[in-house]
Amino acid sequence: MHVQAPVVDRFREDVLAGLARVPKRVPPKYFYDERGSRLFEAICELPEYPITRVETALMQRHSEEMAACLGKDVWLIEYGSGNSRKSRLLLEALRPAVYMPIDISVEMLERTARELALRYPWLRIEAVWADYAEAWELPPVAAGARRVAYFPGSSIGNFDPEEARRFLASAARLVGAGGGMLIGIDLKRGVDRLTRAYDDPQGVTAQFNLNLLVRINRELQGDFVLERFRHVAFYNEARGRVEMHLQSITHQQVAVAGRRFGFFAGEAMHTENSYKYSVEEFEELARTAGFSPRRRWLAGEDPFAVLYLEAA
Ligand code: AVI
Repeated sequence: MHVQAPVVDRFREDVLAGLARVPKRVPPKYFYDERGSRLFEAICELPEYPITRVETALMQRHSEEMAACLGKDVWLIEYGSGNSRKSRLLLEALRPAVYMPIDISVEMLERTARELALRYPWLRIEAVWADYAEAWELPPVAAGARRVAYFPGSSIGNFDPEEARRFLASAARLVGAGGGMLIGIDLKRGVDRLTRAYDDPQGVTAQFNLNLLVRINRELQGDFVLERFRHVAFYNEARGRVEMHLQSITHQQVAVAGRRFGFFAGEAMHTENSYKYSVEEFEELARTAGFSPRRRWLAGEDPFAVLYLEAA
């Protein structure tokens, strides 16, 4: 296990600063405590949420072609690898020289590395414990290798476009000239389908969003009353993103870590953006970050793309 930039827990600081802002805002990376991660897995199974299903179908159909495009003796570096379940199709087709999963959760990395080692005895795994969205460095063992970054699931959509550009530029530097990136992008589609994907009738996404308050109550001695907030999700067409908010139903005061914050009735705390791109928009963004788009695999049934970008 490579321990890179130590993972600093800024939950308390970020929540207190976010609650003091106008409008209030908490970064979406804090959704993923244990219950939040389980709720996210449940979201991925929802008929209204196409990303996981459509990307998996694309990988099933094209993983051999993708592997041929990525080339031989590749070091495959996966950002935010989680349980690496999405990566299996690619690992099997590519048989990389090394698989380098990067994740913020050391427990998840250890568990996943053990599972993968049993499943694929031929696979060399060099796990990296780091927050990939923060500054971190490639472990020296990867120097000199042909490196390809893998970022599935349209997680890039949770960055604002400028953050996404900075992230892509750092990935381009990390893989180096001739290296590449395979990335999954959720594409623009009709407003109704987009809204339903983030406000499903079973209320799983609502629970996922409200779980942030449960986490604040538990870890930061908060006293949020969940029934006084509601999940709101809508497509902001001008910005090309789905927004999620937690809206206060009443005028109320909330305590967190010994500090008090007021909410007026109807006030929304912004918890997530999920940007949707056209393929052309995204490829343009990638170009400004130092990548040349090389291949596209498009899903037929739902607008989703896997793109291969090469670092200049
Ligand atoms: C992780 N990320 C790509 C998901 C998305 O679609 O933006 C997170 C999510 N939020 C609500 N539903 C799913």
